[in-house]
Amino acid sequence: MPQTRPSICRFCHAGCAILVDIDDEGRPVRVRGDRDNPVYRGFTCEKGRQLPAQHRHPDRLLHSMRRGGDGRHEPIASTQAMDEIAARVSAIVAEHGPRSVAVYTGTCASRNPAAKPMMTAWMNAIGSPMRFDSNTIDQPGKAVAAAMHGMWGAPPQGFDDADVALLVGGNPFVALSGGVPNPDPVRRVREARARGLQLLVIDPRRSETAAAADLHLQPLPGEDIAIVAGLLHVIIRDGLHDTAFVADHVQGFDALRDAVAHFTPEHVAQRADIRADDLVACARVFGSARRGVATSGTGPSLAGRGSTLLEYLVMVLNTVCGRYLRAGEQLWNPGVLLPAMPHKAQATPPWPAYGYGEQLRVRGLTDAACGLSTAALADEILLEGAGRVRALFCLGGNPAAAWPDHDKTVAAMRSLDLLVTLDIKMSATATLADYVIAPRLTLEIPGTTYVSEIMYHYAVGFGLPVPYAQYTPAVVDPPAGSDLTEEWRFFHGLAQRMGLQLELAPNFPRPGQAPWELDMREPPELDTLLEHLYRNARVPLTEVKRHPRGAVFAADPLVVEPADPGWMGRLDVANPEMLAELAAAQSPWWPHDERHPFRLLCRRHVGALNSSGLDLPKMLTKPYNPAYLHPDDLAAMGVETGDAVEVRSETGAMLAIAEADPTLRRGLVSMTHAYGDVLAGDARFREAGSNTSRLTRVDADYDRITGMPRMSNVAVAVRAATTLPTANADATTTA
Ligand SMILES: Nc1nc2c(c(=O)[nH]1)N[C@H]1C(S)=C(S)[C@@H](COP(=O)(O)OP(=O)(O)OC[C@H]3O[C@@H](n4cnc5c(=O)[nH]c(N)nc54)[C@H](O)[C@@H]3O)O[C@H]1N2
Ligand SMILES: Nc1nc2c(c(=O)[nH]1)N[C@H]1C(S)=C(S)[C@@H](COP(=O)(O)OP(=O)(O)OC[C@H]3O[C@@H](n4cnc5c(=O)[nH]c(N)nc54)[C@H](O)[C@@H]3O)O[C@H]1N2
Ligand code: SF4
Ligand SMILES: [Mo]
Repeated sequence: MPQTRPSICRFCHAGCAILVDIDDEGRPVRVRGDRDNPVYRGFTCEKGRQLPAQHRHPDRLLHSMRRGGDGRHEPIASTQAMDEIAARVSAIVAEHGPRSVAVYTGTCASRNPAAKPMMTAWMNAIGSPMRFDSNTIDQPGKAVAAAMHGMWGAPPQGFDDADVALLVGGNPFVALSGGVPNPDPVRRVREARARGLQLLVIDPRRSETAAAADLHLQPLPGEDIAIVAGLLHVIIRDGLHDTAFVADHVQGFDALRDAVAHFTPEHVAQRADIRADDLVACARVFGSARRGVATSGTGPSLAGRGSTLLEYLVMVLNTVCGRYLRAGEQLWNPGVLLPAMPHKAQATPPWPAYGYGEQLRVRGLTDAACGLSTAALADEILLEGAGRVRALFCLGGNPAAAWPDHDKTVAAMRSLDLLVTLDIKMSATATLADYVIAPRLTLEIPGTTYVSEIMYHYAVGFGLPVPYAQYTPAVVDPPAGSDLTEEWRFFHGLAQRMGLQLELAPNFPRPGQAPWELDMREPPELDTLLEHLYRNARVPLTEVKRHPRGAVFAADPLVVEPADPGWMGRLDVANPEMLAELAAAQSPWWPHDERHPFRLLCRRHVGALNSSGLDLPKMLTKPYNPAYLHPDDLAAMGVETGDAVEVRSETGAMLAIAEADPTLRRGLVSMTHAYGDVLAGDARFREAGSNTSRLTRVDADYDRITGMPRMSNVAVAVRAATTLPTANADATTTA
């Protein structure tokens, strides 16, 4: 019998409530938004609506794969793969020690809610500190800046009653990321503007979100430090900051005022090539608003050197304007699957930001509030010597598509003794892997909206706007004849075979709360694991399960408590290292490079999530990532939409297909990452696109604390490509 079942889209972190139509044979055939859902109100995007195509994709892995001596991958039974991998990793640990084993968790690592916790338990049992995450090639400065600045003991102001929202280089209409609540961002902005919200966007491109803004500053890329310092300058100069909040809860205000004195509107305008009046207007709208926060996205973070400072300045902007909930105010989202935590109107002072824990062997990088730098992992694999990483396990990530410094990454993947990736398809990384473990896909496993909820802890401007949660059971069976595991079962299975005892900590463990010593003979069911992981939740999972189409759990609201008597903690707006870096930023941060006069910017496409989804039917209508350029720049080069261009940086060169885009400033190229055929490179740029990481390197222009390299705002030269490679050669000759 065909039927329809409610579920959660887990393609991206937005967690949309969906209805899945299932055919007679139990296969998903159609996904649509659940119009009756109180928060998502029927919203979905192109990716979610293609979940059936993703689940039934002809290239989906239905069996795990092993690479043979001839380099070709053949199916292998998942139990045999576990036997072989356990033996190999045990031997590597015995010979080279635990540090020789590393894990990398990517964007899709949380699709199965027990995967990452079980992988962590396995790494704990091995005793290896080498855990890397895609966050450190994303916005790692956020966590480090928070440590240097301290944290207000209650949430920032929410979006739904804000009268201003400032976005520094994010595009939530496409990315469903920070700045605007994810459930239906376009509609939310429309409704908010109708009640008086002013949307301010700083982006070198007139992005989809910028086009809806009340004020769009369209600067040169890479000057965000100067721009935000300029906003602070005007706000402080005009007395628009929250003097009472600053007096009671902030330290270093005078030093901050002196540090931004240099960043006058005229100075910033000249550097960033914007109008001084527009900067002043932006500062006045933000500063004189009653409520509303500033959020930054990947654009400025991927600019590399100084990205921690930029995140710090955005935090400071919110702090001097006092944009936090105060005693007596009700939390917009007290948490559902997150624990109920006490919220107090007081500042937690700064805590150590970096320089502790594991020392990496390159660039003086150490463990930090953001975790270990993923941009250093290729070096940790390639560099000879004690501690070298020899085995890498990738969970829901795709280094060979998405990491910076593509050539170095591929060389590192090839030089490993053991590369295992858990992936639903033969990704770029899978083609280089010894083993590819094929997991069940989201509609085949239970899931929750925990990931959407926990984004709240990522930074100001993230998270669900109300206490909403949903649980879904598996709504379809895995395809007939498949041998699919779940990612957490794989790590449990390895531990069994390696004789390791796993201990699983619940999410947000309470002080003194013991982890669960798992039964190493028989793994529990995923639902039992979820009961344990969410045992500290504000609303018990059993209660969430009673609302299969999702619900807002608004009973029992939480109110911000007053500060503890005698509390002395203060937020620091004058961290000495940050102010020293700001002093060094008094002249243009990225001077013009005559030989590479264009700047390559990051950009996201609504139909894919990094490299996931590029093989879906909608994306295949244009299988490559165009090099978007301003029409006048194309004309000046004698290039038309559809022509091949060569994009060259100091590091490398690649071919791409030009496309006119009037939303850009002149002098910019905007391209989506994670495309390209890892083996064929330029030879297949028309069929598979071009990997922008070929133009970046990890050891130049990086942030000294997070290791974040310059992955956007990359200086490049662009010109018409004349001689093109044939299908089996990849020579690039240009005029
Ligand atoms: N030049 C440039 N580089 C960038 C960026 C940029 O803007 N420009 N962005 C950076 C950012 S923000 C990030 S987060 C990183 C992303 O880096 P990664 O997270 O490493 O890259 P993804 O392409 O998202 O990899 C996700 C992988 O998970 C697989 N997958 C999908 N579903 C499942 C599942 O259910 N289970 C498992 N096990 N696997 C699954 C997909 O097939 C894919 O291979 O890239 C960074 N790199
Ligand atoms: N559809 C879709 N959704 C996604 C993803 C995806 O690949 N596709 N990826 C997911 C991931 S991993 C992440 S981290 C989030 C990211 O979410 P966002 O941070 O919102 O990322 P983008 O949409 O790339 O927006 C970055 C914007 O920064 C601008 N920009 C570039 N350089 C600069 C600069 O120097 N200064 C300023 N001010 N702006 C600049 C770009 O023009 C672009 O509009 O999205 C997530 N959601
Ligand atoms: S926004 Fe994200 S969660 Fe929602 S339908 Fe699209 S991919 Fe799925
Ligand atoms: Mo990301």
